[in-house]
This record gives sequence, C-alpha cells and structure tokens, in this order.
Amino acid sequence: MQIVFIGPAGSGKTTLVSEYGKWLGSSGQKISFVNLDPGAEEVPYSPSFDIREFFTVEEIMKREKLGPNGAMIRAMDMLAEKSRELTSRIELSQADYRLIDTPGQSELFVFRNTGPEIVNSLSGIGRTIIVFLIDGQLICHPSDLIAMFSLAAACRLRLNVPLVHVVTKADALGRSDLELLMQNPDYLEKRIVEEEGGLLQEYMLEYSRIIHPMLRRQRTVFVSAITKTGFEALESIIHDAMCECGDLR
Ligand SMILES: Nc1nc2c(ncn2[C@@H]2O[C@H](COP(=O)(O)OP(=O)(O)OP(=O)(O)O)[C@@H](O)[C@H]2O)c(=O)[nH]1
Ligand SMILES: [Mg+2]
Repeated sequence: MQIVFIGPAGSGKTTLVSEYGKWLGSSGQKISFVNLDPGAEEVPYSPSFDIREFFTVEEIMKREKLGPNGAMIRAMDMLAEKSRELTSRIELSQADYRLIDTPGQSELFVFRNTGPEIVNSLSGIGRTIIVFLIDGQLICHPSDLIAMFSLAAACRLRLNVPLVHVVTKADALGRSDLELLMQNPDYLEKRIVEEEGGLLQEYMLEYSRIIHPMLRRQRTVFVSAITKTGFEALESIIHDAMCECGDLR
C-alpha cells in the first residue's frame, strides 16, 4: 500500500512520515520511505527512493538562473515527466507500506500535472491513499477550518484516490475546542455565527453544510509526531478508507 502525505508547507509531512514509519516498523511491518521533495535539505528517514538523485531545486536555480519559486515550478514539471520512471523505481522496494513524502509547496504538486500524474502512476502498482495534513496550530477561527477542508476537497478532486484528513501537532493546538468544532456540525455553525460576520458568515454557514458529509464519514484523528500519539487512530482510518466496502472512494 502507498500512503501519500500531502499538506501545506510546514504542516508536518516529513516529521510524520518519519515517526509514523518508525511506529509501523516497530510492529513488524516492512516500511519503505520515498522522498518526492526536490527542495528538501535533509530528511530524517532513509529513503529507498529520493527524487534528489535526479535533481534538486538548488541545482535548477543555478543551472537555469531561476529564483526559488520558478525553480520549484520547473522541478514539479520535471517530476511529472518522470512519473513512470520513478514509479518503476519505487516499485522495486518491497514493503507492506510505502510512505511518500511530498513537496512543501503542495499547491504546485496538486494543481499542476505533477500530483495527478504521480498518484495515477502509483495507483497502477498498488493501492494508494492520500493523508491530508491539517496543521492544528494554525486553526484558530472557524474560517481556518473551512479553508483547510476546501483545500482537502480540491486535493481529493484533483488526485482521485481515497483521502483521509488528519490534524497534526496535536501537542500544540491553536484552540482547545478544535475536536468539537470538527466533530459536531451544530457546534461549528454556532461558532461561525458567534465568531464571523457579514457575507463571510453566510458563505461559511453554506460551506459548513457542504463539508458535513466529509466530516461525518471519517472520524477526526489528531496526531503528534513529537509526543508520538494518534498513530493507531491514523492506521485505523487508513484501513477503513481502503476497505473495498468503505464509502470514501
Ligand atoms: N509541535 C509540533 N511540531 C511539529 C510536529 N510535527 C512537526 N512539527 C514541526 O513543524 C515544522 C515543520 O515540520 P516538517 O515535518 O518539516 O513539515 P513539512 O510539511 O514536511 O514541511 P515542508 O516540507 O517544508 O512543507 C518543524 O519545525 C517540525 O519540528 C508535531 O507533531 N508537533
Ligand atoms: Mg517536508
């Protein structure tokens, strides 16, 4: 099975890949790590495949005289061109779980051709699921939560494989009622009315009704890669989502 970790810059992808991988490995599962971030300086795991063997953002900046953003866009397009080749390389590592770390600039990965081509190609070699990371430190207002769910929904639509969302940095949440906010639609609406105003409030109330089905279908999971908590729950929602009879596909 391939688990692709996607989330906004700094949401905790690399740390979670590493710690969750160690945790899975400690229960006897065979794990392989894949780094698809050509901008990464160091990764805390030993990858069986690393895109930096082919190119890095730094090299592209020097060679093509581009700034960091231009070089990352170029890198994403090169990654898309190599999707078949890199999938064949990834397939060589025999593992129960292949954990795939993706670039910090998730919008480039998801909204250019890169993400769709790579995820499609990975689906050809085995079951593939996306874990979408929501940085719990950054959810301070109901609007932050709605914005994150919009991004997760866009990711689900673009990549077309099952997706589960997970709140990271549970040891340092932005607000103490986050769990309730995510699990109880009435509570979410109440907080929207109290904390937001005007047109934005109307828009968010409407949107919260759209995301209810997404929230209802999946238990809310909070993980911390620092205190190493929530990994059992993450494993459980991944299995539920991959179950053929599951309704997340
Ligand atoms: N408090 C806390 N901090 C965390 C946790 N996981 C990661 N971090 C911190 O968040 C920052 C970003 O973590 P990364 O794992 O590099 O995040 P990323 O999504 O891979 O970042 P990019 O690849 O740059 O987008 C680092 O300073 C981590 O130490 C966590 O569970 N709790
Ligand atoms: Mg990273």
